[in-house]
Amino acid sequence: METSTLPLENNTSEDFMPINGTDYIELYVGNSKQAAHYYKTAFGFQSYAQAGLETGLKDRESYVVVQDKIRLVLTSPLKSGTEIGKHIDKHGDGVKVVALWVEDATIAYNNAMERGATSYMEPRTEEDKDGKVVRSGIYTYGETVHIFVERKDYNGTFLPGFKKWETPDYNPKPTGLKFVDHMVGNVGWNKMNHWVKFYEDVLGFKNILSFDDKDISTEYTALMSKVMSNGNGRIKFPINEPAEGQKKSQVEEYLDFYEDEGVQHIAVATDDIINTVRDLKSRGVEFLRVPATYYDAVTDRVGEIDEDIAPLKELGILVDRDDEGYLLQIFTKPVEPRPTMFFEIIQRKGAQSFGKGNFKALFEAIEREQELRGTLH
Ligand code: TYF
Ligand code: FE
Repeated sequence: METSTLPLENNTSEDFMPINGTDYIELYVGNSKQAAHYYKTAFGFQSYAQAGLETGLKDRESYVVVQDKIRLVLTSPLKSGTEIGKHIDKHGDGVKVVALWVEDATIAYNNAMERGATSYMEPRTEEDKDGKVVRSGIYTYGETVHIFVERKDYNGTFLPGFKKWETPDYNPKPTGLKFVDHMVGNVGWNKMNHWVKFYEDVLGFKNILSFDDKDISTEYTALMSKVMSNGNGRIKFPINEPAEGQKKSQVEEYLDFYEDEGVQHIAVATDDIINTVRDLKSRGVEFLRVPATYYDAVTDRVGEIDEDIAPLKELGILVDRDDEGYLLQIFTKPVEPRPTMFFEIIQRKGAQSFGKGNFKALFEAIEREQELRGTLH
């Protein structure tokens, strides 16, 4: 049963871990140069910053692309035997770092460590002519890490050590993606509550919504999910664990192919989902589809909405309503060969929930993909 435990804006107690927002997301990928091209061409990100051989690095090369408030860092190794290379060998391309923008990265780190975090990186100050940045880091599920970024004394491009990446000859237009709405982690069997407690204890997050296997199950597969939010609601991390069903849960499939716990989807917000999705499709982004019959009952289920149903149906955009309003959402297919990470495009019109009314149709669409890959046993 869905349980809503707290209102989103819950500021009754002092927030010991104030977070301004998502700072950047770093993916370890096989070919960062081509991945950057893909995120520009297909998703409409813009060239922003670069670090590698030309900036004095010997072991890795990173490209940073940006779209409104979303920064993606694509990093590949320049030689064998690196931590980055091992990460890619084990997991395929995937998210290594979910960086959180804080006022003080030393205090954030000390608070997290006192509360039981595992250290990834002690606070370190990086400087160049444009100022200084302090970063520190802790582990979360799997090999994924959170890096705290303090950038109040910095005016440069991205981070010290990066130079501007300019591509005057090739700058595809943005597609209307604005900010990271939420990022979902898939964790192991019976590990959801462990990671819920981690976010509560270490980062002071609250569990704002819970879904059990009754909410999130089809005839075949199931999962459970709890949504964790920081104090100001800008960071939302749903955490999924697989549940026993007749066939293999999509979370279990992820764990098998990622060979670990990790980030399952990055939900990015737009304020014009019809135009954003039309644009993304024309650039080659592939989306999951629900059956056309989904749209027969949609108005009965969600009531009147501002959008016409026809373009939603044409594009496969899903709609759901809660007490506060409605939301529109759609999910890409995985963006790498392994069926692991994918993107969600979401437009909120008041609703602060996650599309529970779409779970069944969505999970059946995912199962059809699993069936095609032969992984739905
Ligand atoms: O973030 C969410 O909770 C929604 C629904 O494997 C969802 O986007 C949940 C689990 C999943 C795919 C989507
Ligand atoms: Fe989501």
